[in-house]
Amino acid sequence: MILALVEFPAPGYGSADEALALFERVAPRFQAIPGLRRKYFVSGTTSGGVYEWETRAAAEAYFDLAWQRRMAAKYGAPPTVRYFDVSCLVDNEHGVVQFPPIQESRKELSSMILYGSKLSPWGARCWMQVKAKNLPVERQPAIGGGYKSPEYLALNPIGKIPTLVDGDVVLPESEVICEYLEDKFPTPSMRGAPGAEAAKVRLISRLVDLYLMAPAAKLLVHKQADPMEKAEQAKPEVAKALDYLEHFLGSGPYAATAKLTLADCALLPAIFLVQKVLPLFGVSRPLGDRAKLNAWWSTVQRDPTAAFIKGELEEGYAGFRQRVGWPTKEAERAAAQAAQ
Ligand SMILES: N[C@@H](CCC(=O)N[C@@H](CS)C(=O)NCC(=O)O)C(=O)O
Repeated sequence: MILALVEFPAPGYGSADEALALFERVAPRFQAIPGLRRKYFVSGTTSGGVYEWETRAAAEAYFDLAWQRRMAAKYGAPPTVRYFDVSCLVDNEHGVVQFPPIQESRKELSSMILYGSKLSPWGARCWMQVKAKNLPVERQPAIGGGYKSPEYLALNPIGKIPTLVDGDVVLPESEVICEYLEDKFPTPSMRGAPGAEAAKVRLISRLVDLYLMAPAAKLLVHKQADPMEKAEQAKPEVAKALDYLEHFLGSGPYAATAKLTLADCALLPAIFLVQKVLPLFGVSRPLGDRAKLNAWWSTVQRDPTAAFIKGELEEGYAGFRQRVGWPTKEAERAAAQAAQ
């Protein structure tokens, strides 16, 4: 037996009468779901449900991508689903203590850990795939207090995030992690159809990795240390990478195909970063007149998973600005107004 905790961003179900009307309407639907033993509708600062399932497979069949998309459309952001292995059940109502087949369920439930953070664009790439496919992966901050801690370096001596830990398998490098997760959870595929589509997905991801991320990330570092001269070197590199992407981007609406793929997972955090760093160096429209990139950027933000990831990146970036002592956007705006 397993428990699944599903949380939606909405705080409750409305007034007591509204909630009752809702429960009366929807509760019968849950009586016919294969493998579902019980569902508790719960609310507090978020709302959602505690589900008691016979198996993880039954739960995953229900919380599939279509369900996730429906919920995201309804509540404005995808729900989080967390699974819990029930190791021992004390049932006072029936006066029994039950020990489920723990070995078996452990194997089935072992969840993977992605070491990353809300700010890390490379981590966000993998996290976007996890969210889009609703995978059993938990995100945690680097162990030992940071990605240069002895504990983390013992796991990944490169000392960078993300790192994925799946039992004995420990993987650095965001692209390798995404490919591993696709192999392990092939449906629904985020690789594009084999052949030209899949090649396009890989190409966009590769262009982001090889040409865009390094100079864009350098700009962020230079802004903290030595703003202008070094930035002057990185700025044209970013512009060139954006030109390459503009040239090779698919015909839409997503980066490589008509659906969200790994190309969007790679591109979204990178373009987020570009949109934040170039204005720090006087470029007010980082995407310029690049029509395909501009169209993709507007489209992708309407996708619930992409919007969720962008929201997290915004939070991470706001935290970063605070840590390095940069003024808040509001303070910058007020200063600009005062100077006029
Ligand atoms: N090629 C790596 C890049 C990872 C990376 O540079 N991560 C940054 C955080 S967003 C990091 O850990 N930087 C720490 C450092 O460079 O020391 C990947 O794709 O995962």
